[in-house]
Amino acid sequence: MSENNGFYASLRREQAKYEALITRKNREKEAYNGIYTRYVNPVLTAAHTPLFWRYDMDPETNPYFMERLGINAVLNSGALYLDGKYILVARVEGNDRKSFFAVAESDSPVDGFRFRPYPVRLPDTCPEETNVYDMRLTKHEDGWIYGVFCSESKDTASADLSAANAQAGIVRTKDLETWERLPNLRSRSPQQRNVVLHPEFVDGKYAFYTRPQDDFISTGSGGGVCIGLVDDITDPVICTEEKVISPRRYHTITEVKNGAGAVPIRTPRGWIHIAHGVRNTAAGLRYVLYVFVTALDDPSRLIAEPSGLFMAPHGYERVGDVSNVVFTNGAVVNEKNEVYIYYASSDTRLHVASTTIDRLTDFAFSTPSDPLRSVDCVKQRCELIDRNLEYMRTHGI
Ligand code: BGC
Ligand code: BMA
Repeated sequence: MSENNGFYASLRREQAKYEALITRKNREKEAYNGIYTRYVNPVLTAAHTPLFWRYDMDPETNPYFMERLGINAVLNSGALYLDGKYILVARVEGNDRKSFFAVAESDSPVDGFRFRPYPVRLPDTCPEETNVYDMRLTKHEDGWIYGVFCSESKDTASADLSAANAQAGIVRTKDLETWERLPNLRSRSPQQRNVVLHPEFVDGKYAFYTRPQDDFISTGSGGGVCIGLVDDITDPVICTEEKVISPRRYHTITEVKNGAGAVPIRTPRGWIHIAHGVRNTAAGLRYVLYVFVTALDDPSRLIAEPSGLFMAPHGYERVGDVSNVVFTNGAVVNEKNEVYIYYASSDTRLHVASTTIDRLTDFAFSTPSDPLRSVDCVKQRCELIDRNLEYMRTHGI
């Protein structure tokens, strides 16, 4: 068998596997909590990236049909539901550890996602920028689609080789093909990650959810997820105080850090946020998702804070490049008021979970809030047990 035969055999086999992967139908998982349903297959993985992003397709220059530029992971994705299509702007990480963005779309919210032929080519306006990741996509009432992402640079002021600086980069587009880069967001915080643009004007201004942090990893004195206003999106400076709307608290799922996740979802009873909370453990940081709600007439006013986590990593989701992590930066609502939450597990792959506006609202407003001490948590649970046992006794359940 000549090398060429080997090349074409490998190419055809991999092409067939790729098509089978992309066209594979997803199905719901059996696990039940009444709040949302997970799906069996991830919606995007490294293997979903086109073969021609990774292999050299010419047998002359690639006789062994080898990956030349491998992809390590596909994870945290911004999401939009636009003209009947589900659109993801995923974080794709090469084997070289650099991330970039790529648009994948499907007619279905749960399977069939296919990447466009080229990744997003961001205008190169920041020579110091080394890495970009975690884009939140906001369809703003001003008519633009904005992408707000983390722009990471080396901290040249520090002697530590891995010292870094995180800022919020901003791009905007009308077609998800051509992206205009705006200046990075400026705030009083030396660093920013997990910044999200609110979809509507607030007091006639652009509203950003921010997460002030003292340095690259540690939020330090940063009190939690904040909101701040910007007059001019082309010169984005937070002109108001960054007001904490979802505080970090001792001995809760947000003790070490929290951050805005998906763009908040407008519902009749308030803006529902699906955010992330981080606590420290002997095995490292553990990232879970949680929910909070702010008022429609004042998105800086917290009106519901259901207790504890909304989603934690389960089963094989626990394992990956950064284990024990679930993270979301995108969720969509369709015309049937179904909600699809795109979440990544362990910085490795992207999954979907489905729910509805009614279920999310019921979860947000009818879950009691965290009483913050074990003794009060026991009281809270005993009240539920009392009510249940009485109801079950009188109703023959
Ligand atoms: C990584 C991110 C991570 C951040 C903080 C970055 O260099 O690319 O995935 O969230 O560091 O740990
Ligand atoms: C964060 C995020 C994500 C990542 C997570 C866990 O700080 O910005 O990129 O999923 O860390 O590593």
